[in-house]
Amino acid sequence: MKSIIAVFSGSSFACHRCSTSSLCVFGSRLSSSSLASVSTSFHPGPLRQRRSSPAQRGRFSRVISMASIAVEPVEVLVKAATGEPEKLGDCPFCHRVLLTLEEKGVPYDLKLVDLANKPDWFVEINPEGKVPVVKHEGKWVPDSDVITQIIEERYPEPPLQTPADKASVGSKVFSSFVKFLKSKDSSDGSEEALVAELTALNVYLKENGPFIAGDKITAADLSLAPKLLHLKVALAHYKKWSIPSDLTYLNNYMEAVHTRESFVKTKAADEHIVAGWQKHMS
Ligand SMILES: N[C@@H](CCC(=O)N[C@@H](CS)C(=O)NCC(=O)O)C(=O)O
Repeated sequence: MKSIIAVFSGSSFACHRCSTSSLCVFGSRLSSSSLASVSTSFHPGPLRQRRSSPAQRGRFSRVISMASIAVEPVEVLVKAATGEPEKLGDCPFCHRVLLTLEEKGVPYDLKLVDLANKPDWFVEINPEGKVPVVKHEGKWVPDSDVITQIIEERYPEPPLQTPADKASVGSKVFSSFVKFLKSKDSSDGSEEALVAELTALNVYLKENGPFIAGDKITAADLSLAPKLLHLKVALAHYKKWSIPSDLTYLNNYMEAVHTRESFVKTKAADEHIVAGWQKHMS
């Protein structure tokens, strides 16, 4: 039982959209913290309340009382969807943080920030104006590298640290993708450069996979997987381009990570990924 249940009381809630679990971020109860008045709800519709049996309720309340003592929800500021600020947006760095929290079963309160219309309270919290930001020991901390490191230290189980010699695998894929996406010159080599990066990743996964560090998912996968989703969705839409099908290990890797429960719960909708890249396309 993941500890997000700690923020519920007595009954569990399920999202009408995915219907899968009380753990779904779409069904997560919204924050009652001091920022609730300035945060926007990304919940797409009414919550359904799921009734539990007395035995289940007993079990839940034991879990709740233990977990709520042990784990306070982490406050996380993430990007709201472009043009739909009440929905979860398309930031791969925010996605990485949410994935890390989900994989570790850490409860969190999500607040959506409309980056097209940044509220004053947000700019005060982070003058750089970027998300993700989390509250840690009373202070707001930006940057997904720093945040995921803090989460790892504070919630060590399950360990997600990637061995140092594998931590940078796939790290050039995102910049190669962005270059190709923005390219208006089909002979500038940006497509070939991206294919070279993806091919190297495919070979690496063949020899070392199924995940970057081997058998278990680690932080490097949680960083790379949201970027690969952006690559797939944005290039399909704007360039009618897809990852070569003969990159079998890479395609299998993407399928495995992108269908993982934690990933499905925390990903932005394809249309919001497309909308998010629109401003970079002119
Ligand atoms: N290095 C940062 C990058 C964060 C970042 O660039 N976030 C984007 C959203 S994906 C942002 O907040 N941009 C500010 C804006 O669009 O005004 C991290 O890893 O957290």
